[in-house]
Amino acid sequence: MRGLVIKNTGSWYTVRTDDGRTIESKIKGNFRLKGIRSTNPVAVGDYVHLIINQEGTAFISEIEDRKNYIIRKSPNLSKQSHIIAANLDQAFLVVTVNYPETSTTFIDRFLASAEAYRVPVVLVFNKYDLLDNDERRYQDAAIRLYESIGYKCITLQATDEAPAERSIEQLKPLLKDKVTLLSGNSGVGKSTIINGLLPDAHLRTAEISDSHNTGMHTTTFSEMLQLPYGGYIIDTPGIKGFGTFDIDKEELTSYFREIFKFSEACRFNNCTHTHEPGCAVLKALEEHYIAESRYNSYLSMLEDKDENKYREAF
Ligand SMILES: Nc1nc2c(ncn2[C@@H]2O[C@H](COP(=O)(O)OP(=O)(O)OP(=O)(O)O)[C@@H](O)[C@H]2O)c(=O)[nH]1
Ligand SMILES: [Mg+2]
Ligand SMILES: [Zn+2]
Repeated sequence: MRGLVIKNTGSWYTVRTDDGRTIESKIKGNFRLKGIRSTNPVAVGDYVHLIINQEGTAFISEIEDRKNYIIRKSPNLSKQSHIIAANLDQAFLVVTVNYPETSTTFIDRFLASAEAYRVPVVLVFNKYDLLDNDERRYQDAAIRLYESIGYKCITLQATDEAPAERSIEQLKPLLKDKVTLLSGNSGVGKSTIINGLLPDAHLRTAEISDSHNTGMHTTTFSEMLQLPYGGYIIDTPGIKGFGTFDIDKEELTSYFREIFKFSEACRFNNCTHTHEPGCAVLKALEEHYIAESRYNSYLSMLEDKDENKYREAF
């Protein structure tokens, strides 16, 4: 029996079978995925084959090849990875300028990883209602920057009655018939957005901590929900850092779209854009064609490669 993994809680996977049943499943013994050292060999969004047993539960006997996936380094086991979700059409990265503050480094690391795995990203700037004028100006500047690079940006207010230009209604046409991952730091409003889209979902949400201005990690497992107009949306636990996995140093430049564009004019084709003479990226940075924040994020990922370590701070 074939099915789609819609939820993962510890060692149990909830699978929606092709004939419409929902079956709690486990992985069979020494099941391993070739090439990936992952803390979760099966992820939400995977298509699997089940052997159903008499108790009405099942063993996962096979995983179908993935179209793509979003993966990150496990916080504690730096040599291991964690697959956030598989077979995505797109990811919405929910960010907040404040309450909590999402760092540009976090945004850029997520974007670069999604480029590496060919998952298109939409940036969703949430909690507009909480921002003061300076923060709104900052957000406008950030949106100009990311739109100039080619990323779609949306301004949102997930709670209460939002005016049309920032209501969650904007998301519906983008979600229709697609599999969309919702990711971002804890407390940015991922579950609130899904509750707004699917009032029957009743996902747990919680206020962020006053003293730390950070989320409370309210969502603890990934869950895929079906949209009435076609498609799926995946709620995920908030992530603190985004340690990248398996990205070649040589290829890193190509995951920063605008940096890549300038790099084609560098004197050396193995230029790392850090110190080399004739580096077109450094020149563009100096002339403000490349934003400092983006270049710093590029450097942070380049350093990761040297040290091969997970960066909690982002
Ligand atoms: N004022 C305001 N509050 C919001 C908005 N969106 C979400 N919130 C609030 O922010 C808090 C956190 O929202 P959640 O939906 O739990 O955040 P989350 O991203 O799912 O967090 P984790 O599950 O911990 O990753 C809740 O108190 C929400 O009511 C918004 O647009 N404006
Ligand atoms: Mg949540
Ligand atoms: Zn260069």
